[in-house]
Amino acid sequence: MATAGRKTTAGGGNKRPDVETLLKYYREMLLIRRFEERAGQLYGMGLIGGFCHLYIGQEAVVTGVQAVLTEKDSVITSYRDHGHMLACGMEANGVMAELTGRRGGYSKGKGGSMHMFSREKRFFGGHGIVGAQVPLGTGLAFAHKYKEDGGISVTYTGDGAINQGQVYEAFNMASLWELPVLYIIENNQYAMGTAVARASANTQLCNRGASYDIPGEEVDGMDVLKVKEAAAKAVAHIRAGKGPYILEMKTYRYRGHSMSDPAKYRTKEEVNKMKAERDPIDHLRLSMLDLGEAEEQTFKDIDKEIKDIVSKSAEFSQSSPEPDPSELYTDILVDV
Ligand SMILES: Cc1ncc(C[n+]2csc(CCOP(=O)(O)OP(=O)(O)O)c2C)c(N)n1
Ligand SMILES: [Mg+2]
Repeated sequence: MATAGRKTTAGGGNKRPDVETLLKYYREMLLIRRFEERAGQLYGMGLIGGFCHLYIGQEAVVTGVQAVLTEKDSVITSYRDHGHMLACGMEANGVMAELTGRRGGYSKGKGGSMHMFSREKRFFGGHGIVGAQVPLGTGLAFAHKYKEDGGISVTYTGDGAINQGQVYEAFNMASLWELPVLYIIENNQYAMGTAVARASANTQLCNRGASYDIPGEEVDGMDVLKVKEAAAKAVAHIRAGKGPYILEMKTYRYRGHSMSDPAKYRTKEEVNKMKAERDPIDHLRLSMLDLGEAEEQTFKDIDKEIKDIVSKSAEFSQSSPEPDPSELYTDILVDV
Protein backbone atom coordinates (compact mmCIF):
# COMPACT_ATOMS: atom_id res chain seq x y z
CA MET A 1 0.00 0.00 0.00
CA ALA A 2 1.57 3.26 -1.11
CA THR A 3 0.63 6.11 1.20
CA ALA A 4 3.22 8.67 0.15
CA GLY A 5 1.77 11.91 -1.09
CA ARG A 6 -1.82 10.96 -0.33
CA LYS A 7 -4.18 13.23 1.52
CA THR A 8 -5.42 11.36 4.55
CA THR A 9 -7.34 14.10 6.30
CA ALA A 10 -10.48 12.82 7.93
CA GLY A 11 -12.83 15.04 5.91
CA GLY A 12 -16.48 15.75 6.64
CA GLY A 13 -15.92 18.38 9.34
CA ASN A 14 -16.32 17.59 13.02
CA LYS A 15 -19.27 15.26 12.84
CA ARG A 16 -17.37 12.15 11.78
CA PRO A 17 -19.76 9.18 11.66
CA ASP A 18 -19.15 6.10 13.82
CA VAL A 19 -16.92 3.29 12.60
CA GLU A 20 -19.80 1.05 11.57
CA THR A 21 -21.21 3.78 9.35
CA LEU A 22 -17.81 4.54 7.83
CA LEU A 23 -17.33 0.86 7.01
CA LYS A 24 -20.79 0.79 5.45
CA TYR A 25 -19.74 3.61 3.09
CA TYR A 26 -16.50 1.79 2.36
CA ARG A 27 -18.38 -1.40 1.55
CA GLU A 28 -20.85 0.40 -0.71
CA MET A 29 -18.15 2.23 -2.66
CA LEU A 30 -16.09 -0.92 -3.04
CA LEU A 31 -19.09 -2.89 -4.29
CA ILE A 32 -19.60 -0.32 -7.04
CA ARG A 33 -15.88 -0.33 -7.92
CA ARG A 34 -15.56 -4.11 -8.12
CA PHE A 35 -18.90 -4.52 -9.88
CA GLU A 36 -17.85 -2.04 -12.56
CA GLU A 37 -14.45 -3.65 -13.00
CA ARG A 38 -16.17 -6.98 -13.58
CA ALA A 39 -18.70 -5.44 -15.97
CA GLY A 40 -15.75 -4.07 -17.94
CA GLN A 41 -14.24 -7.56 -18.10
CA LEU A 42 -17.51 -9.16 -19.22
CA TYR A 43 -17.83 -6.49 -21.89
CA GLY A 44 -14.33 -7.31 -23.11
CA MET A 45 -15.33 -10.98 -23.30
CA GLY A 46 -18.24 -10.07 -25.56
CA LEU A 47 -20.86 -10.98 -22.95
CA ILE A 48 -22.35 -7.50 -22.72
CA GLY A 49 -23.79 -5.90 -25.84
CA GLY A 50 -24.54 -2.27 -26.67
CA PHE A 51 -23.26 0.63 -24.64
CA CYS A 52 -21.77 0.36 -21.17
CA HIS A 53 -20.66 3.44 -19.20
CA LEU A 54 -18.65 2.72 -16.07
CA TYR A 55 -18.85 4.77 -12.85
CA ILE A 56 -15.35 3.99 -11.58
CA GLY A 57 -13.87 7.00 -9.74
CA GLN A 58 -17.25 8.59 -8.94
CA GLU A 59 -18.36 6.17 -6.19
CA ALA A 60 -18.28 8.69 -3.33
CA VAL A 61 -20.98 10.81 -4.96
CA VAL A 62 -23.81 8.33 -5.05
CA THR A 63 -22.77 6.68 -1.77
CA GLY A 64 -22.70 9.98 0.15
CA VAL A 65 -26.01 11.19 -1.25
CA GLN A 66 -27.79 7.88 -0.72
CA ALA A 67 -26.71 7.97 2.94
CA VAL A 68 -29.21 10.76 3.67
CA LEU A 69 -32.21 9.43 1.72
CA THR A 70 -35.18 7.42 2.92
CA GLU A 71 -37.14 4.67 1.15
CA LYS A 72 -39.78 7.26 0.17
CA ASP A 73 -37.35 9.20 -2.03
CA SER A 74 -36.92 8.69 -5.77
CA VAL A 75 -33.69 8.52 -7.75
CA ILE A 76 -33.17 9.07 -11.46
CA THR A 77 -29.99 9.42 -13.49
CA SER A 78 -28.35 9.10 -16.89
CA TYR A 79 -26.82 6.07 -18.61
CA ARG A 80 -23.84 5.98 -16.17
CA ASP A 81 -26.17 4.26 -13.79
CA HIS A 82 -24.91 0.94 -12.35
CA GLY A 83 -23.54 2.61 -9.21
CA HIS A 84 -26.81 4.40 -8.56
CA MET A 85 -28.74 1.14 -8.77
CA LEU A 86 -26.44 -0.64 -6.35
CA ALA A 87 -26.55 2.33 -3.98
CA CYS A 88 -30.36 2.23 -4.10
CA GLY A 89 -30.20 -1.36 -2.86
CA MET A 90 -30.83 -3.15 -6.16
CA GLU A 91 -29.22 -6.59 -6.26
CA ALA A 92 -25.87 -7.05 -8.04
CA ASN A 93 -27.26 -10.23 -9.63
CA GLY A 94 -30.18 -8.46 -11.28
CA VAL A 95 -28.06 -5.55 -12.49
CA MET A 96 -25.31 -7.75 -13.95
CA ALA A 97 -27.84 -10.09 -15.60
CA GLU A 98 -29.48 -7.07 -17.23
CA LEU A 99 -26.10 -6.06 -18.63
CA THR A 100 -25.69 -9.47 -20.21
CA GLY A 101 -29.28 -9.38 -21.50
CA ARG A 102 -30.65 -12.27 -19.43
CA ARG A 103 -34.07 -13.04 -17.96
CA GLY A 104 -32.81 -12.56 -14.41
CA GLY A 105 -32.05 -8.92 -15.16
CA TYR A 106 -34.10 -6.03 -13.77
CA SER A 107 -35.70 -5.42 -17.19
CA LYS A 108 -35.83 -9.16 -17.96
CA GLY A 109 -32.80 -8.73 -20.19
CA LYS A 110 -34.61 -6.41 -22.57
CA GLY A 111 -33.28 -3.06 -21.40
CA GLY A 112 -29.56 -3.44 -20.92
CA SER A 113 -27.16 -1.04 -19.23
CA MET A 114 -29.11 2.17 -19.89
CA HIS A 115 -32.65 0.97 -19.26
CA MET A 116 -33.06 -0.58 -15.85
CA PHE A 117 -35.64 0.36 -13.25
CA SER A 118 -36.90 -0.76 -9.86
CA ARG A 119 -40.18 0.66 -8.62
CA GLU A 120 -39.63 -1.18 -5.36
CA LYS A 121 -36.34 0.67 -4.74
CA ARG A 122 -37.73 3.83 -6.35
CA PHE A 123 -35.01 3.89 -8.98
CA PHE A 124 -36.45 5.39 -12.18
CA GLY A 125 -33.61 4.78 -14.66
CA GLY A 126 -31.21 4.77 -16.56
CA HIS A 127 -31.72 7.31 -19.47
CA GLY A 128 -29.67 7.42 -22.66
CA ILE A 129 -30.84 10.81 -23.94
CA VAL A 130 -28.47 13.35 -22.45
CA GLY A 131 -30.35 15.60 -20.00
CA ALA A 132 -33.73 13.87 -20.42
CA GLN A 133 -33.76 12.67 -16.84
CA VAL A 134 -33.81 16.26 -15.54
CA PRO A 135 -37.42 17.07 -16.55
CA LEU A 136 -38.39 13.50 -15.65
CA GLY A 137 -36.83 13.86 -12.21
CA THR A 138 -38.59 17.20 -11.80
CA GLY A 139 -41.83 15.38 -12.65
CA LEU A 140 -41.08 12.83 -9.93
CA ALA A 141 -40.70 15.74 -7.51
CA PHE A 142 -44.05 17.11 -8.68
CA ALA A 143 -45.61 13.70 -7.93
CA HIS A 144 -44.11 13.68 -4.43
CA LYS A 145 -45.54 17.12 -3.73
CA TYR A 146 -48.92 16.35 -5.31
CA LYS A 147 -49.32 13.11 -3.38
CA GLU A 148 -47.92 14.66 -0.19
CA ASP A 149 -46.00 11.44 0.42
CA GLY A 150 -43.02 13.10 2.09
CA GLY A 151 -40.52 11.92 -0.53
CA ILE A 152 -38.06 13.94 -2.57
CA SER A 153 -36.59 13.39 -6.02
CA VAL A 154 -32.84 13.11 -6.42
CA THR A 155 -32.03 13.89 -10.03
CA TYR A 156 -28.46 13.27 -11.17
CA THR A 157 -27.04 14.85 -14.27
CA GLY A 158 -23.66 15.37 -15.95
CA ASP A 159 -21.50 18.43 -16.64
CA GLY A 160 -22.27 18.07 -20.34
CA ALA A 161 -26.00 17.58 -19.86
CA ILE A 162 -26.22 20.73 -17.77
CA ASN A 163 -25.99 22.81 -20.96
CA GLN A 164 -29.22 21.33 -22.32
CA GLY A 165 -32.15 23.75 -22.71
CA GLN A 166 -34.64 21.37 -21.11
CA VAL A 167 -32.65 21.54 -17.86
CA TYR A 168 -33.51 25.23 -17.46
CA GLU A 169 -37.18 24.77 -18.26
CA ALA A 170 -37.21 22.16 -15.50
CA PHE A 171 -35.30 24.43 -13.09
CA ASN A 172 -37.82 27.20 -13.63
CA MET A 173 -40.80 24.98 -12.89
CA ALA A 174 -39.09 23.32 -9.91
CA SER A 175 -38.41 26.69 -8.31
CA LEU A 176 -41.74 28.26 -9.25
CA TRP A 177 -43.67 25.37 -7.70
CA GLU A 178 -41.14 24.78 -4.88
CA LEU A 179 -40.76 21.15 -5.84
CA PRO A 180 -38.84 18.77 -3.57
CA VAL A 181 -35.93 18.02 -5.88
CA LEU A 182 -32.21 17.75 -5.29
CA TYR A 183 -30.25 18.21 -8.51
CA ILE A 184 -26.84 16.58 -8.35
CA ILE A 185 -24.45 17.66 -11.10
CA GLU A 186 -21.77 14.99 -11.36
CA ASN A 187 -18.99 17.16 -12.76
CA ASN A 188 -16.52 14.48 -13.81
CA GLN A 189 -14.80 17.12 -15.94
CA TYR A 190 -15.61 15.64 -19.33
CA ALA A 191 -18.61 15.10 -21.58
CA MET A 192 -17.34 12.30 -23.81
CA GLY A 193 -14.09 13.93 -25.04
CA THR A 194 -15.02 17.54 -24.25
CA ALA A 195 -13.59 19.19 -21.14
CA VAL A 196 -15.98 21.41 -19.17
CA ALA A 197 -14.18 24.65 -20.08
CA ARG A 198 -14.51 23.88 -23.80
CA ALA A 199 -18.29 23.53 -23.59
CA SER A 200 -19.37 25.86 -20.77
CA ALA A 201 -19.09 29.66 -20.88
CA ASN A 202 -19.32 29.66 -17.09
CA THR A 203 -17.73 26.65 -15.43
CA GLN A 204 -19.18 27.25 -11.95
CA LEU A 205 -21.96 24.77 -12.55
CA CYS A 206 -23.34 25.02 -9.01
CA ASN A 207 -24.56 28.53 -9.93
CA ARG A 208 -26.68 27.37 -12.85
CA GLY A 209 -29.87 27.75 -10.82
CA ALA A 210 -29.16 31.39 -9.93
CA SER A 211 -31.68 32.81 -12.42
CA TYR A 212 -34.35 30.65 -10.82
CA ASP A 213 -33.39 31.37 -7.20
CA ILE A 214 -32.20 27.80 -6.69
CA PRO A 215 -29.34 27.67 -4.18
CA GLY A 216 -26.25 25.74 -5.25
CA GLU A 217 -22.99 24.58 -3.75
CA GLU A 218 -19.79 23.05 -4.99
CA VAL A 219 -18.72 19.88 -3.18
CA ASP A 220 -15.60 17.70 -3.15
CA GLY A 221 -17.16 14.66 -4.80
CA MET A 222 -14.12 12.49 -4.08
CA ASP A 223 -14.78 12.57 -0.32
CA VAL A 224 -17.82 10.56 0.75
CA LEU A 225 -18.09 12.41 4.07
CA LYS A 226 -18.11 15.82 2.44
CA VAL A 227 -20.70 14.59 -0.04
CA LYS A 228 -22.87 13.27 2.77
CA GLU A 229 -22.63 16.49 4.75
CA ALA A 230 -23.55 18.66 1.78
CA ALA A 231 -26.39 16.31 0.83
CA ALA A 232 -27.76 16.36 4.39
CA LYS A 233 -27.89 20.16 4.34
CA ALA A 234 -29.53 20.27 0.91
CA VAL A 235 -32.07 17.58 1.79
CA ALA A 236 -33.01 19.38 5.04
CA HIS A 237 -33.71 22.52 2.96
CA ILE A 238 -35.87 20.53 0.53
CA ARG A 239 -37.76 18.58 3.20
CA ALA A 240 -38.54 21.88 4.96
CA GLY A 241 -40.60 22.78 1.87
CA LYS A 242 -38.15 25.41 0.60
CA GLY A 243 -37.92 24.02 -2.93
CA PRO A 244 -35.06 22.69 -5.07
CA TYR A 245 -31.33 22.67 -4.37
CA ILE A 246 -28.29 22.10 -6.60
CA LEU A 247 -25.08 20.36 -5.59
CA GLU A 248 -22.17 20.29 -8.01
CA MET A 249 -19.99 17.32 -7.19
CA LYS A 250 -16.41 17.73 -8.39
CA THR A 251 -15.47 14.22 -9.36
CA TYR A 252 -13.55 12.27 -11.99
CA ARG A 253 -14.16 9.25 -14.17
CA TYR A 254 -11.14 6.97 -14.42
CA ARG A 255 -12.31 4.96 -17.41
CA GLY A 256 -13.29 6.05 -20.89
CA HIS A 257 -16.66 7.64 -21.57
CA SER A 258 -17.99 4.25 -22.64
CA MET A 259 -16.23 1.06 -23.60
CA SER A 260 -14.92 2.54 -26.84
CA ASP A 261 -13.04 5.73 -26.10
CA PRO A 262 -9.89 6.86 -27.92
CA ALA A 263 -8.74 8.67 -24.71
CA LYS A 264 -6.97 11.37 -26.71
CA TYR A 265 -8.53 14.28 -24.82
CA ARG A 266 -6.55 13.82 -21.58
CA THR A 267 -3.15 12.51 -20.59
CA LYS A 268 -2.43 9.26 -18.77
CA GLU A 269 -0.59 11.37 -16.18
CA GLU A 270 -3.76 13.32 -15.39
CA VAL A 271 -5.72 10.12 -14.80
CA ASN A 272 -2.94 8.51 -12.77
CA LYS A 273 -2.55 11.58 -10.59
CA MET A 274 -6.24 11.52 -9.70
CA LYS A 275 -6.11 7.80 -8.93
CA ALA A 276 -3.01 8.20 -6.76
CA GLU A 277 -4.01 11.33 -4.89
CA ARG A 278 -7.80 11.55 -4.79
CA ASP A 279 -9.23 8.06 -4.94
CA PRO A 280 -12.40 8.07 -2.79
CA ILE A 281 -12.04 4.48 -1.59
CA ASP A 282 -8.35 4.71 -0.70
CA HIS A 283 -9.02 8.04 0.95
CA LEU A 284 -11.61 6.61 3.34
CA ARG A 285 -9.53 3.50 4.07
CA LEU A 286 -6.36 5.47 4.76
CA SER A 287 -8.11 8.02 6.94
CA MET A 288 -9.63 5.21 9.03
CA LEU A 289 -6.24 3.54 9.38
CA ASP A 290 -4.60 6.85 10.31
CA LEU A 291 -7.20 7.53 12.99
CA GLY A 292 -7.00 3.98 14.32
CA GLU A 293 -10.65 3.30 13.52
CA ALA A 294 -9.96 0.02 11.74
CA GLU A 295 -7.13 -2.35 10.90
CA GLU A 296 -5.95 -3.69 7.55
CA GLN A 297 -7.61 -7.04 8.29
CA THR A 298 -11.04 -5.42 8.44
CA PHE A 299 -10.58 -4.07 4.93
CA LYS A 300 -9.25 -7.40 3.68
CA ASP A 301 -12.36 -9.13 5.03
CA ILE A 302 -14.63 -6.60 3.32
CA ASP A 303 -12.66 -7.00 0.07
CA LYS A 304 -13.33 -10.74 0.19
CA GLU A 305 -17.00 -10.30 0.97
CA ILE A 306 -17.44 -7.89 -1.98
CA LYS A 307 -15.43 -10.07 -4.35
CA ASP A 308 -17.77 -12.91 -3.53
CA ILE A 309 -20.94 -10.89 -4.26
CA VAL A 310 -19.51 -9.70 -7.57
CA SER A 311 -18.29 -13.16 -8.64
CA LYS A 312 -21.72 -14.61 -7.90
CA SER A 313 -23.36 -11.86 -9.95
CA ALA A 314 -21.02 -12.59 -12.87
CA GLU A 315 -21.92 -16.31 -12.67
CA PHE A 316 -25.63 -15.53 -12.43
CA SER A 317 -25.40 -13.17 -15.39
CA GLN A 318 -24.11 -16.02 -17.53
CA SER A 319 -26.29 -18.88 -16.24
CA SER A 320 -29.61 -17.00 -16.39
CA PRO A 321 -31.34 -17.78 -19.73
CA GLU A 322 -31.86 -15.27 -22.52
CA PRO A 323 -35.38 -13.82 -22.86
CA ASP A 324 -37.84 -15.80 -24.95
CA PRO A 325 -38.61 -14.16 -28.34
CA SER A 326 -42.27 -14.00 -27.28
CA GLU A 327 -41.20 -11.35 -24.73
CA LEU A 328 -40.45 -8.91 -27.54
CA TYR A 329 -43.86 -7.29 -27.28
CA THR A 330 -44.38 -7.43 -23.51
CA ASP A 331 -43.58 -4.74 -20.91
CA ILE A 332 -43.78 -1.97 -23.47
CA LEU A 333 -46.58 0.00 -21.86
CA VAL A 334 -47.48 0.12 -18.19
CA ASP A 335 -50.95 1.05 -16.98
CA VAL A 336 -50.75 3.11 -13.81
C1 LIG B 1 -29.50 14.42 -26.65
C2 LIG B 1 -28.20 13.67 -26.79
N1 LIG B 1 -27.16 14.29 -27.38
C3 LIG B 1 -25.97 13.63 -27.49
C4 LIG B 1 -25.82 12.35 -27.01
C5 LIG B 1 -24.47 11.65 -27.09
N2 LIG B 1 -23.82 11.67 -25.78
C6 LIG B 1 -23.91 10.60 -24.97
S1 LIG B 1 -23.15 10.87 -23.52
C7 LIG B 1 -22.68 12.41 -23.94
C8 LIG B 1 -21.85 13.24 -23.00
C9 LIG B 1 -22.55 13.63 -21.74
O1 LIG B 1 -21.63 14.04 -20.76
P1 LIG B 1 -21.98 14.37 -19.27
O2 LIG B 1 -23.31 14.99 -19.19
O3 LIG B 1 -20.84 15.14 -18.73
O4 LIG B 1 -22.08 12.94 -18.56
P2 LIG B 1 -20.95 11.84 -18.32
O5 LIG B 1 -20.92 10.95 -19.52
O6 LIG B 1 -19.67 12.54 -18.09
O7 LIG B 1 -21.41 11.06 -17.13
C10 LIG B 1 -23.12 12.70 -25.23
C11 LIG B 1 -22.85 13.98 -25.93
C12 LIG B 1 -26.95 11.74 -26.40
N3 LIG B 1 -26.90 10.50 -25.89
N4 LIG B 1 -28.12 12.43 -26.29
MG1 LIG C 1 -19.28 14.50 -17.56
